Amino acid sequence: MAEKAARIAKCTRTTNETDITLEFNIDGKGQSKIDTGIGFFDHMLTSFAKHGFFDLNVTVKGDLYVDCHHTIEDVGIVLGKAIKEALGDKKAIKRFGNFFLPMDETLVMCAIDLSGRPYLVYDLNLRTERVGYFDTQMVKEFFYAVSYAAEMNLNIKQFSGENDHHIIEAAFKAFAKALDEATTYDRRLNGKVLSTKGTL
Ligand SMILES: [Mn+2]
Repeated sequence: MAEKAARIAKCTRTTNETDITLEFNIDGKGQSKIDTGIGFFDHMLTSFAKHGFFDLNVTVKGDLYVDCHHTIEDVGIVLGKAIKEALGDKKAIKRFGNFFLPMDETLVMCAIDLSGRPYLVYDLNLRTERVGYFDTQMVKEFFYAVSYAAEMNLNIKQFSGENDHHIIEAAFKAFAKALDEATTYDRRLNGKVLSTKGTL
């Protein structure tokens, strides 16, 4: 097996708008310590770690006096980078993952291909402007940033749902479960990359 010894990454990013430190472990236990300054966003990232069995520590000093935009988008960029770095050469992993996540009246599907090519297909129908201090427009911005920085094909589609808290939370959990599957090792690959090109 060509399994990577430790699939972890620590990324920092500092701009005039945000100062972010993020630690990510693909093979974690679902433990997290999140402090973005945005309560609902902390709730989403905590759920992502828990349901994907990732370990995730995130500390952000963002320009929340402006609004939540830079903080959420930049965490997406850094999380995407950390996923890419932790995955390394992607040898022996399933590469594809998908999950249908129900939450009460809501059903959201997430499908992932860790293809090396960024692409987001986003189809959530959110009705309110914000949940807590989290602007709902930022859900798409976050997942776009993750897909681009991680170089993954990320497809998120809502099949039902009325409550925006449920819909967003279902999307984050579906993303976690799909990524957990895509990053799992498949012994039949015998240490090789799952691609006819031989590389991802
Ligand atoms: Mn909730």
